[in-house]
Amino acid sequence: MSYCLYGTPASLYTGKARSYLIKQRIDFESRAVGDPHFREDILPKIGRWIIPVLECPDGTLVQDSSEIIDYFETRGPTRHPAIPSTPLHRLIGQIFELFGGEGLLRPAMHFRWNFDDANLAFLARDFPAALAPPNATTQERDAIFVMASQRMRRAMASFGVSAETAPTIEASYGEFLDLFEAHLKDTPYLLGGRPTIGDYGLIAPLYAHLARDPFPAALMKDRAHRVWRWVERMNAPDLDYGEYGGPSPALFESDGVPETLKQLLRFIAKDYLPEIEAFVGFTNSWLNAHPEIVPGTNGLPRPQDRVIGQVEFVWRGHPLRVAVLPYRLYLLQKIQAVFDGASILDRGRMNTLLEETGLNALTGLRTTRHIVRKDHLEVWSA
Ligand SMILES: N[C@@H](CCC(=O)N[C@@H](CS)C(=O)NCC(=O)O)C(=O)O
Repeated sequence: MSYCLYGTPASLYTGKARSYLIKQRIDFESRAVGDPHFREDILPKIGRWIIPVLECPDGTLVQDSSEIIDYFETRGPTRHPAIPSTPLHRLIGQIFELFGGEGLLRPAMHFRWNFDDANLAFLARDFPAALAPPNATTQERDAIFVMASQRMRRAMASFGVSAETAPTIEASYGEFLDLFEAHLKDTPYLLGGRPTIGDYGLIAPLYAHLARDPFPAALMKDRAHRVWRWVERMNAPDLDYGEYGGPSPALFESDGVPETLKQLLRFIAKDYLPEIEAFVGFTNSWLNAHPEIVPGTNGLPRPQDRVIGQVEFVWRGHPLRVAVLPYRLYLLQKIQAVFDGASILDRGRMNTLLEETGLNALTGLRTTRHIVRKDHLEVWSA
């Protein structure tokens, strides 16, 4: 029996896990969430409706795109190790896992849900195709789309997408595309000749939403051909880097960080660091106000809920009110774990890079309690 990946073609985090499985040549089958086995056997064990879920041949269930990657990496060796072995690359990889999966949600949602003329006909077929049971009627399919799209439009608003912020989101995404395009001029992947954890973070929004939905797909093809090719490459079973003259799968020599990559890190500092600061500040006040939270719980009335509150911060001149998701702190902790586990010498090198790129606050932005994953949920540690 092979692995089964439960998810949908249009799902952001399924795209991250799928790309990883393809690249590692892990034998897997994509399975639909309309599958009765998913609804009846898997979901009750996962404890909430969430994708992707990997079902292993021995029956083990792994929910969460980051955990799916860890599952294979910790059992390694994998075909193309996703976690770099050198300190700066490892740190950068984790920064891009956080930024890719969480920091690009505004453009991903905006370009999917605010361009109805170009996108809606496609989405109205694509969502039910993935979500409805195969024998569903047209009416049932329509109802599923209405429900799913309303839910996603609400989620988009909770990330700070509005008529007011839309032009800035478009400008900021354009800036990101240009920087990534410039970086890909000399390298097929973020850190050199093979994909690593940062590429898997970035593919999450850049595949399903930004390269697959009609409007943003055309935008990406027009404005950033190399980025579009990188998306294609990330879903190919080989390294697919012929146009680079077939380099080796090695990462940049001597833990090197090219200037174009530093520019991308500076972009993250400007575009996303303020939000992380706001998240950590809010979470610490919230934890302080709730000393009674039992370790191993999410501190909310319902264990399946993912949002602990809302925080206001200024993003590129706009006051934004956004939902606070502890999951993002879980990915932030992964960055900090790399830093904490490094030698003094390596931490010095990391600090130099972080200072040079405006990200030096990252290692100090810590919550008073840790987020850990238990039984497929994010919960607070002691
Ligand atoms: N941290 C999770 C996030 C998964 C996630 O949010 N998946 C979305 C689909 S892309 C979902 O299941 N949303 C359920 C919903 O909001 O109804 C992961 O990386 O697997």
